[in-house]
Amino acid sequence: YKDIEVSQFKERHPLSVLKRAVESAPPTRDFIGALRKAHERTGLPGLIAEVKMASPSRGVLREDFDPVEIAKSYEKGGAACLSVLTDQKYFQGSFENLEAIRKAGVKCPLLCKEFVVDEWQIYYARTKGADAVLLIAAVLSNHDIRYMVKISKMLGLAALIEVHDEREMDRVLGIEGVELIGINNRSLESFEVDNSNTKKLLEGERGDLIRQKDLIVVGESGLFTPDDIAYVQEAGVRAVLVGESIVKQTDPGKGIAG
Ligand code: IGP
Repeated sequence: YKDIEVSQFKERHPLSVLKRAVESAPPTRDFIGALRKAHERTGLPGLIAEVKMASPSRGVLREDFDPVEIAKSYEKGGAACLSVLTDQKYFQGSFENLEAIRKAGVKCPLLCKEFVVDEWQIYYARTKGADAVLLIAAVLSNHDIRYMVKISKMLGLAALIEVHDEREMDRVLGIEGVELIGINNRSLESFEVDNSNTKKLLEGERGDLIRQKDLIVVGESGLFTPDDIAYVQEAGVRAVLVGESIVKQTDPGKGIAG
C-alpha cells in the first residue's frame, strides 16, 4: 500500500473548497458512542459491519454487489456502525458508495475505509458523509497520526487507529488523543489471518493500560464464526469489524445473527 495516489482527486477538489464544504456539512454521528452503547446493551462486542465488494486476497466477494442494499440490510440486522470501503485500487470501493449510503438515510455511523496518507482525504471523507476515518499505523509516522487524529476531531470524526503488532500497539498507546484502536488479525504482507494476534496484543501491561485509559479496541478481519467472536471478546475487545463472512450472505443483515 505504499503507492497510494491522491493527487488527481486533489486537483479536482482543492482543500480550500473542501474546508468551505465542511462548514455547511450536516453534523457527524457518534461512532465511538454507538460502539460503547451496543456493547453495554448486549454484553457482546459492538459490530462494525463492512460494505466491501472485493479484496486483494479474495477477489470479488459478490457479483450482485449493491452497497446501499447491503448497508440497509446490516442496519436492520443490528449493526452498531458500518465500514464502507472507499479505496478503489485494491478493494473496488468508492467515495460515491459512501455518499450513496449516507444519502439513502442509513442512520448507523459510517467509517470511511481508505488508506489515509494525506489530511486532504480526511476532509474529503467528511464531505462525503463519513463519521470516522481509518488511520493505519504501519503507513504513518507517530507525528502524522497525532496530527491526523487532531484534524479528525476538529471535523467531528472519530479516528480508528489500526495496528498489527506489538511495536505498532506501543507506538499508538503513546499518542495523545487516541481513543479507538483496531487490531488487524490479517497480515498486510501475507494476508494470513491469526486471531491470536488480538490476544497477544491485549495481554499483560498493554491490556492494563488500555483498560486504565478506557480505550475501545476493535478486533478486525477473518472473523467468521460465533466462536471467533467469543475468542476476541475473551481477549478484551469491545467491538469487532466483520466484512467477508457477512457481505457474502444472501441476506447480509440476517448473516449478522448467524
Ligand atoms: C474486514 P474481513 O476478513 O471480515 O473481510 O475483514 C476488515 O477487517 C478488513 O477489510 C480490513 C481492511 C483494513 C481493509 C481491515 N483493515 C485496512 C482495507 C484496509
